[in-house]
Order: sequence, then C-alpha cells, then structure tokens
Amino acid sequence: MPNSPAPEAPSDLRAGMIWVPGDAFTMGSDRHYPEEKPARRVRVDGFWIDPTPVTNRQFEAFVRATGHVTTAEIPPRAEDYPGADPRMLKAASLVFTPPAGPVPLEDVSRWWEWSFGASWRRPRGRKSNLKGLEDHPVVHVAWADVCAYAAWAGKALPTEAEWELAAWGGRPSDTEFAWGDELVPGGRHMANTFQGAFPHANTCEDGFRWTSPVGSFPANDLGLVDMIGNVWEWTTDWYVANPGTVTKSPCCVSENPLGGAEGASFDPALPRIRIPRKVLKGGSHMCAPVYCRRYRPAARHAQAIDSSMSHLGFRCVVRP
Ligand SMILES: [Ca+2]
Ligand SMILES: [Cu+2]
Repeated sequence: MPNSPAPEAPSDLRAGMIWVPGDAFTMGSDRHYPEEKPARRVRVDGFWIDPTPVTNRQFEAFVRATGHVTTAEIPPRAEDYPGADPRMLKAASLVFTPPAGPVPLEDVSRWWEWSFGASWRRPRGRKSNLKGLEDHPVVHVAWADVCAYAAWAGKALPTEAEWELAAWGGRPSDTEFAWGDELVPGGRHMANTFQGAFPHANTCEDGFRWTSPVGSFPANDLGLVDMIGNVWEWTTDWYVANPGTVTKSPCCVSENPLGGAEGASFDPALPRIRIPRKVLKGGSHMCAPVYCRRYRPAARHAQAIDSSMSHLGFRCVVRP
C-alpha cells in the first residue's frame, strides 16, 4: 500500500528520544583514517535522537502498519546493474560469512556473501529468523527503507555532523574514543566490536559474535547506547572523501554542515555503476583493531544507497 497516506506514528516511538544540546565541536580527525580529515570546527543546532538503533521489534511495527517491502526483498533490475551476472539478480543481501581461516584483508569478498533470501526478517541468511533478536538492531535496511521508516515515525535521519555530536555525548571531542583514550578501559568492553583475528577467529570477549541487544554496553553521558559498534548507522550526508572541502561558511566554524554533492558520491572504483553513496557512522560488531578501527565518533564509511548488509542499521532524529 505504498500510495495510501502514512498512518499515525505510535506516540511511544517519539517518547524516550533524547535531547542533544546544540554545540560547537571538532568534527573529523587528523590522527586516523584519511577520509576523516581534516579535523574542523563545526556548530550543530540541538535535536532529539533515538536512544538506541531502531530494533527489529520497532521495524516490525512499521512493516505491519505500512506493508513496506524492503530493498533486499526485491530482485534488482538488470538495467540498474550493467554487467551484472543475471543469476545474481535475485532478492538478496550481504551477510557476513566468516571463512575458516586467514584470508587477505584487502579482499572483502572473502567474508561478504551475496545471500539469496537474506533480509531484515532473515538477518543471517535464508534459513535464519528473528527469534530472540527482537531487541537487536534491525539490519539489511537500505536507504529507501530507513527513509520510509522515518517518514512513518514522523522523524528524520541525522546528518553526519548531528550523529557525530551525539556520539560524543556531551564530552569534548579530543579523546581517542567516545569514552576516553582506551578501547577497553580497565578490561571493560564499551561497545560491541570484534576481538581476535579478523575475519575468521572472533574470540567474542565482549560477549557477542553478531549484533547485540540494544543497550548491552554502557550508555554515553547523554544516555545514548550503541552509537559505537553493534551496527553501522545511516546518515543523510552524501559521501565525499575530503569532507572539510565542502565547508560553505566563510568564517572558521561551519554551521550545520550537510556533506557533499550527490554527484560527487559515486564510487570511483566502479565507474559503470553510478549509485550514489551516503555516509555511515559508528562502526559495527565487525570492527577489529587488526582490520578496521572505526569504533570512533569521527570514523566514517561510504555506503551505496541501494545496499543492505548484516551489520548496517540506523536511528532517527527529530529537529525542533
Ligand atoms: Ca563482539
Ligand atoms: Cu569497521
């Protein structure tokens, strides 16, 4: 029923949202991956944000109310993917499928499987289900899906700057991690990440091999959980590799920055496939010191808007 008027969002969806006071802060980092450069002063107006990533329980309420069919549940159209093997053009999503032993870490195809039948309902492939995962973040949601959810809920998706300010939780943005300078302070895991030899030997010292129920790790000072780790989260910004260059303000502090231009967000490595990309934030349960140290507020990743994955979710905001 995609054309019928959106039903009223249940009021409890908005209850519990947390106010992030407007502030100026240093966005990005000069000390980590190149795409986080340059560290720059920005100012962001205050907004409300969901305290947790959207859960399977919440997403199910949305699907039940609207009949929404997610991108992963629809076979891709051949004309959108020139050169694609027709046998691959089936409803599918990317599922982390760890190999038995060590593999070259440059080759992501060694652990990402284009899994037919995988979707938010079957997060670990066709034979999986949501039993016991009701309070885990929903995954396998593409950009159109998270936009549809936000519209139904009367909310919006955060900008990268809003998300990054919220991830600092009111603390100054001058430490290595959102909670301080140690990844595992005093042996306490602060987020669901990957321990051990990536991708084959997860030792699960933090207690979770896959996603975790929201709130399994400590909240930040604003009361937000799972900003770091668990699942990557969508933001509205079009991805550009050098975000500092799109600062529009003539003075030194950029106000409510919005990211780059859509046309500049295509993947230069895939010149035939012109799918724009958004910025993801927060890292996931697959970030590991030996492979991907993106369990930090400044870290970012480019994601094609048509793609969904087993470590990718979202949360919403409301602006005053
Ligand atoms: Ca983990
Ligand atoms: Cu990572």
